[in-house]
Amino acid sequence: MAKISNRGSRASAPQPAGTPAQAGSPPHESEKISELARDTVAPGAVMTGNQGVKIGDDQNSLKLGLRGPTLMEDFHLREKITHFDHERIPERVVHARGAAAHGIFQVYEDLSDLTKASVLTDTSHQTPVFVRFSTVAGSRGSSDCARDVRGFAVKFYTSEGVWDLVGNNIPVFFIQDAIKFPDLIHAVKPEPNNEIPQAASAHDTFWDFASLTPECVHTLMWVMSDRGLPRSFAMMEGFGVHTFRLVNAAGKSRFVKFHWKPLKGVKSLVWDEAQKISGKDSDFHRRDMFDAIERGDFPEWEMGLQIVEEEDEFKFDFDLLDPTKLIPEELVPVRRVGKLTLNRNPDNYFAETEQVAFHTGHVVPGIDFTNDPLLQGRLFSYIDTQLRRVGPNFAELPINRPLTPVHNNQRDAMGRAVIDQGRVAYFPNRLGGGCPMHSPAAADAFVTYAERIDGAKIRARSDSFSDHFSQATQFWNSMSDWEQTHIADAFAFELNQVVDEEVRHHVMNELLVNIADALAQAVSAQTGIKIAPVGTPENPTPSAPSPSGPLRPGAKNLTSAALSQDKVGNTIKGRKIAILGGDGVDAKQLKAVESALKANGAIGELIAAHAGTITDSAGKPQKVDRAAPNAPSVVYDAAIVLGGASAAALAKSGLAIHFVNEAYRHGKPLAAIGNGVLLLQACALPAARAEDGVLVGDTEKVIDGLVAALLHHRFPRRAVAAVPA
Ligand code: HDE
Repeated sequence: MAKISNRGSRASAPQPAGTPAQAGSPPHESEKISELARDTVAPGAVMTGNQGVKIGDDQNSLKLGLRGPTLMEDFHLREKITHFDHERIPERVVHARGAAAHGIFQVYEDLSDLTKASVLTDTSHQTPVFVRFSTVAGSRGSSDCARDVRGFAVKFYTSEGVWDLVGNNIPVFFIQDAIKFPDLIHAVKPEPNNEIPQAASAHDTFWDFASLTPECVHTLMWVMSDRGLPRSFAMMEGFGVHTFRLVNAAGKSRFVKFHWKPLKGVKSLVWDEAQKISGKDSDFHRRDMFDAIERGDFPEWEMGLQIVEEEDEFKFDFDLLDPTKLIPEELVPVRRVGKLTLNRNPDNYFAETEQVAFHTGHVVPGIDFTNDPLLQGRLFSYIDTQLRRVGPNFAELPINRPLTPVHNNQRDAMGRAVIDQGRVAYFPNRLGGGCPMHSPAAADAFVTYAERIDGAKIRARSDSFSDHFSQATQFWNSMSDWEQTHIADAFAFELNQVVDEEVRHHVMNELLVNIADALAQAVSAQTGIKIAPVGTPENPTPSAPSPSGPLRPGAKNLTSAALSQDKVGNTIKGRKIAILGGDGVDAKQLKAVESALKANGAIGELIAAHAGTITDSAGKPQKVDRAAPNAPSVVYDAAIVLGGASAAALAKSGLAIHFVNEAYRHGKPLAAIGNGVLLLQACALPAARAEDGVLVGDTEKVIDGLVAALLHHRFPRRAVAAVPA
């Protein structure tokens, strides 16, 4: 008798040759993740129901007479509608909004001195990965560009089982103990009486909680900085946040912090731009990543490790177990040990991005935990959430399955896909030959690091967790002038949204004044909140329940240059440049600009008054990429205005003038070739200066200047006072 496949009869459909999957990744490994479940409709395929019965009419329900009532008997109608009714699974309670991609990770050097995990020792192996990026607070349909922490969750399908590194784009977290997580999330999520606001921390309940939770100030500084507004997923750092352990074959353990360093550099949006993108293109980040992968511009990061020897555990001014602290790179350098490349888009958002189930407890031999109380809580939470959200057999879904065999005595439960054979489902057994048996070689098996612990059961927090402000001050000190301005502006925006005067007052007087005087004063000036130190008659109610220790001696001077984004990049790959033109546009200029951008890996999009084509100065049709009314400046990194017969009309176009003024206010490089300068002159801009990222002149000079200006990303120190918003 033919054997019935566990996966039903849906045949595997190999990816056609030449798809992005084949560039850079070995199809046999990466493809295995989804190949068994992939259902591709072959040309000429006939529609069937879920029982394989052929369907002749899927557009009319079964009725009694042409105009009669619909019959209960219509099993096809009921199958189709009931399946539809059940199409959604509960969205993630946090990190609901996300986008993901497949890829590979390859370690540069054999790290067996540090760990026995083969993913970090076998330099010849490309480990398949699936990476999901997300915002935290918004629901699944919310905007990509909310001010928020971004999730950066990596599933490694290693040769020893699945390892999930479930991190964020910010190296620290709001709270120190998992027991506070539901409170944090209830405070930041839309307020429960009216479900407002969506995907935003700028509301009373969040700041009420924050003002009473001083341990969150360091992370608040990061979220209020431009790190809360990434330009793209490919331009974000990633962090494991907690201190983990690496354990080598000899059983030696070291502490480790995991980093992801983007090869495109760390770049951000500005707040006004992010808010506008949320309306103009709420899919901005997922579109950017999807399109980049489709055109072969694969997002890349290097994995970085900060290693701390066990004996150095107590040599820092903070506790390594405290997730509100980072280890400054100047104290412990980040060693770059391998590369992550995302090279294949998912085939199906639901089956992959939605059903992927991460868990901090998915580790492989050689990677282990510490007692960070946030991490310890997560070890419980993630398996629990997957059981609720995806079900007890979540690990059988193609996107979650390890590439290594799974043998154990777990059985049954809702949605079981495997058809387990035989009568033995227990251990120990003789009837099944003793199988599946314990791993005979301890070296193969996961063995928990035997950390010595001796203590009393106690519901309290260590004193070593009580300095909440020093690293917040360090972050402030490490920012450039314009980054500090953005942080102060962000606090001011949020606090101006807060209605309750007491909440506003406490954020200022219990948090901001303890971080930096300049920050408190800048926010006070923009919000009208008076600075009144705690304990004065104006502020007699210090009510924070968490102990907030004083700044460490010397903390006022702490800095870490690695934290600033004020750095010139070394690539403009993936940047999107608006090319403004129209009928009569100079054909040579257009060609030169397009090919220079392409040569640098950037994308030029021709924008004209309408979609379709325009006619260039040589009388040739040119395909318009976007019609001006559909092409807001906020979704571009820079703009270049071309000369030719189109220039005079552009200089009279209200849309074009708004485009240029807005891009200028957002600090973006602007360029005009030849008489394209007419448009810049029609705007309210100060005189063009290359040092402000505004380039005018002939083709060659302007293109070179534009590429160089894009390496700066923005020119935030430009004078913008007179430029209309
Ligand atoms: Fe999560 N978190 N988290 N978290 N988290 C979830 O798991 C939780 C924390 C992070 O793309 C949930 O599958 C608790 C820190 C990411 O699918 C849930 C605590 C960090 C993702 C959960 C934390 C993260 C999640 C919701 C405090 C950075 C998205 C749905 C103890 C290091 C993963 C789900 C994806 C998702 C709980 C704190 C990152 C409920 C209890 C710290 C990137 O299990």
